Amino acid sequence: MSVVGIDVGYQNCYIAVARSGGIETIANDYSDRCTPACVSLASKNRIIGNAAKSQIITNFKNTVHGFKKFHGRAFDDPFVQGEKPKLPYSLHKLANGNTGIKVRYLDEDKVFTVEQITAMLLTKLKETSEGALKKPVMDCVISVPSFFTDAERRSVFDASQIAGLNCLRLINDTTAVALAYGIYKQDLPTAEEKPRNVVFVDLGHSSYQVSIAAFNKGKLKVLATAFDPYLGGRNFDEVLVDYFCEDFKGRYKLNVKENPRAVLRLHQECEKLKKLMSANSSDLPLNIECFMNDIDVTGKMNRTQFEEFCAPYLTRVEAPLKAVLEQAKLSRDDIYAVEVVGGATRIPSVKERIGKFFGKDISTTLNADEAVARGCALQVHFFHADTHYVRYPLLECEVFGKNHAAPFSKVITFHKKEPFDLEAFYSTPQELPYPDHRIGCFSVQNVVPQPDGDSSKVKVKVRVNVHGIFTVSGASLIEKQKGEGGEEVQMDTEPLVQNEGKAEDQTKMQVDQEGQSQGDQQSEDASSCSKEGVPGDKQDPAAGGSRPKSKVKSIDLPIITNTIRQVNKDILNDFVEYEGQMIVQDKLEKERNDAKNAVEEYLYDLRNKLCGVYEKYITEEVGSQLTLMLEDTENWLYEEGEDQPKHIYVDKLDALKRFGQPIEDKHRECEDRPRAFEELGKKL
Ligand code: ATP
Ligand code: K
Ligand code: MG
Repeated sequence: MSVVGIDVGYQNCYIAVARSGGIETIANDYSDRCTPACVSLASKNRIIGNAAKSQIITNFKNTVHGFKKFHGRAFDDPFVQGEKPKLPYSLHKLANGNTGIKVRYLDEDKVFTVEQITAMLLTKLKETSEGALKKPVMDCVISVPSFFTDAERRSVFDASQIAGLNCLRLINDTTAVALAYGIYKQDLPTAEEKPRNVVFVDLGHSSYQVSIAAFNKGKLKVLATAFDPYLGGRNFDEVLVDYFCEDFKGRYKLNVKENPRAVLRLHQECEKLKKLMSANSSDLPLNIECFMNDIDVTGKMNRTQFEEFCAPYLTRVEAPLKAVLEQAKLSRDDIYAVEVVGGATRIPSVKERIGKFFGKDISTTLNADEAVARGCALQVHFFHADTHYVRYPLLECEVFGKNHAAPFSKVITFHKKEPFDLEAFYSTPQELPYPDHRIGCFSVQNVVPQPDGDSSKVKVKVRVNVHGIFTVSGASLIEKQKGEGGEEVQMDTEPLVQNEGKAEDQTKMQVDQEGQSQGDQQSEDASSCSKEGVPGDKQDPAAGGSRPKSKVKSIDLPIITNTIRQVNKDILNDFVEYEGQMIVQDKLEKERNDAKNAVEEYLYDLRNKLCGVYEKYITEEVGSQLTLMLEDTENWLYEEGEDQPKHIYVDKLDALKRFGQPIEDKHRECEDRPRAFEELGKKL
């Protein structure tokens, strides 16, 4: 089974797969390697990707785009509230407080979760992959912005499950880009030499991510990541939209903002204009016919003006560049190259600022649009170790330091007499691009005191998994046992920490971060983390491992996980089922349409042939009868036949064929006869 790499962009999605020795990006049914992150709900089906993009204006209330940043966010989240008035579709507060999207689907009002919407998109990307690879696709690697928090990652992961995908790993956009760079570089320094430090800059439609990675032959180490989660190409579009709204208000007395359809059209034209300005510094026109109230509008702008208007955004390009150097403790001179990806790095003044900051020309070695997807596909095939970056220290007692590599496990020991809750949160909320610094609550169940009334020793294994998601992956109670002479025996347990994430295969490149070796990082020295001031057990016997095992009993404890903003398993299962139903519905609708098209096609084909090749096989009378019948069918197709169940079209086609087929047979016979004679002649 093939594993595909998926870049789910805010605006543009790409899929890549490792095939015949290289990485290929997959084109969709529009022969387009880019699939717009756009989902349109309709009365009979869903329309997803390229076809949905053309519904943005015609069916604006039910065409959903720009939803990536609603993952894991509450409806009351300031970001969501800020977006709400700008959206052509409605948002809705879900029972659990999450952000829902309200649309008409199958002629009913429906609220979908953002996980469901992304799942629809993933379903489309899955189908595209399956079409290209001609086999089922389940396994995938999906990229997420490096700044995505736990809740956002879990939400994307849930979406992949709804779409029936098996997400092997969520990887950071920045890591994917570094992988895509490293794999084809033949001239990297050897392991003994000084590594090559490369800066990667990705300015997409909604966000800005920067990283520095150090490369040696066969080795890649991400040194630092920085970002501005709210800076992207869409900000520049908005500047243009605002400008022209004012302009049109003055010159045409139009209140554009009151008309969502006009705003959407203006948005599309402004994005086009923005792209044109990247290639052209002279005055460029913006023309929209029948824009509002039957008025045609025109406007113009040039690059200098554009840069002036966008100055507040352009200024923000620098901060993450500075931050990433500081974090990596490198100076500009230590940087070998600055590689840019992401559509919005095509804006000349963005490139200029990046180049100026580093004091060197920027490079464009990578495919700016496809690098992330390619890196995802590479992650699958060549790198079993991980390069995740967990940016935020986690848990109340800082179990994981800032910028830790993942996956990573630790065991914390508690002394408890009863079940207890572990609250996990980020300890540096001010650095978090997310309003809630909680991760979740993990209840350790079934804890009881020792028979002598003492507290029990409870070992809790916490883990940041391969997706960069925090979990409490296990807990066990160590039962005290009396040894000979009534002395307490050293307790020994099955090692709680195992090499789960260890690289399975010889990897082509080793990947690590912050000087950590690749694979699952583990440590047991967080044991001082006991709650309520119970002293920790620094000499944890589990770390020793060679003591007698017989006298110790370790009992697994159930854990109830309650992570913020995550839907529960039952609801998720309902979503999986519902997605399946919608897929079936789309398929039936497609078959129905195909059946209708088949009638239309046959009809036109037969009509053409009746006054062409078939003419000599039918009498004039039959001919005019048939022509009449075809005309009737054609009229029917545009009237009551416009919208019928599939079987009606199938019957209609059969009826046409009853007349058409005999003529076609006759035609074929006559065509074949001379040939048969010829062959017979040869034989005789
Ligand atoms: P994100 O990374 O935020 O999730 P994305 O991956 O969908 O978003 P990209 O596809 O990297 O984003 O970039 C899309 C952005 O790049 C859009 O704002 C688009 O207008 C912009 N863009 C593309 N080409 C050009 C160009 N030639 N000049 C200016 N901007 C461009
Ligand atoms: K993209
Ligand atoms: Mg992107």
